[in-house]
Amino acid sequence: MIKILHTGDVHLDSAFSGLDSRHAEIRRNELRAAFTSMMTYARANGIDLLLIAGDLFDGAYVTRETVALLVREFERFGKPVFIAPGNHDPASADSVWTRITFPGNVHIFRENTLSCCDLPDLPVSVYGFGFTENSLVSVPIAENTVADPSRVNLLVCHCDMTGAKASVKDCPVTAEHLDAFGADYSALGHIHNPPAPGHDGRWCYCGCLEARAFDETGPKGACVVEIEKTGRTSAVTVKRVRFSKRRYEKCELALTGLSTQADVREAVAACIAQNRFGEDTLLSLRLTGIVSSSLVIDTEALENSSFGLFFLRVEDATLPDVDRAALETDPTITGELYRILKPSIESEDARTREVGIRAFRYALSALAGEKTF
Ligand SMILES: [Mn+2]
Repeated sequence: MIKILHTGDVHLDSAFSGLDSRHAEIRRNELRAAFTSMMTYARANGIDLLLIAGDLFDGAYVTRETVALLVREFERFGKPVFIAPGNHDPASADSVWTRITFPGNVHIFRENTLSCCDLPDLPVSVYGFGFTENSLVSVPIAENTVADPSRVNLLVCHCDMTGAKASVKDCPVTAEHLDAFGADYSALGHIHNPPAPGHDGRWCYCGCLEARAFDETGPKGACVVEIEKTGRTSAVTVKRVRFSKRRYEKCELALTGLSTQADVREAVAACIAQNRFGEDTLLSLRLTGIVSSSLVIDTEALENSSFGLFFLRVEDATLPDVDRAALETDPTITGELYRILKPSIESEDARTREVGIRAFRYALSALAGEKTF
């Protein structure tokens, strides 16, 4: 049996631009730590080879610390490592792939055409290709098949199988290409929220190692793949293992009927507890519902409280409890204010909407003579 660890889309040294600088710095270190814990797993669990399916780096910029970490971890692993550069870390002439000297057990597919390495000690052939610039419009496996179907044939590459028109620049591989090529397992990268493995585990996206934004929710990690080959027939099992320290989550909370900031705090705390979000969670919380017209929710205070989470972002999408139909024709200053702010309140843009509703709330409180701000 051959045991493979398949990773990709690590995006080391990512800017984590969605976070403030303090959290971003912590996350960059955690991303390196996730990589280290994956390599520790590889050594402790009898992994025969490591496949990295592109975007190991986030871009052309790489820190010395990260380079040292990779060289050290690949050396300690000691077994074959195959890397297929992706659209974020293409193997261009002056890229990290030419600047860094990797240990001898590391093979990098620097060409945008298909090539193959036969392992000396195992009946395994590894095929691959890399991006050489930030797009790859060709499909290097097209018209190709594995040379010796009796070996364990693997493919590692960065490609986009989602079939969207916009993705044509990211190596538009199809299931038909992979079937015709005939690898026992294709280790793919590029899709951070991976779909279920295709064709009985014959190909799979590993997903990212650590999420970097709220559109990459849930725990993340890598794939452990076991291949048993008898003659020309192989059985493949794919298991996803979590290596991410944190998880991004999104949640909506209806606050209908609430009238004070204290009520809101209590509801937020209850929601977080109920969902078992904790220290490992970065939460994007959207507040909805119809609340008292005098309530101006202090989202910044909620975010700063953090409720035991690693990071909390709050969006106020609640609506004040007012009769909007009546306000359309209301002759008083309240009606006039509503009509002025209506384009913002009904804007397609979430931020404009939030500002519009907030402005209307402040105005309502001021008119009611309440000191809410
Ligand atoms: Mn990519």
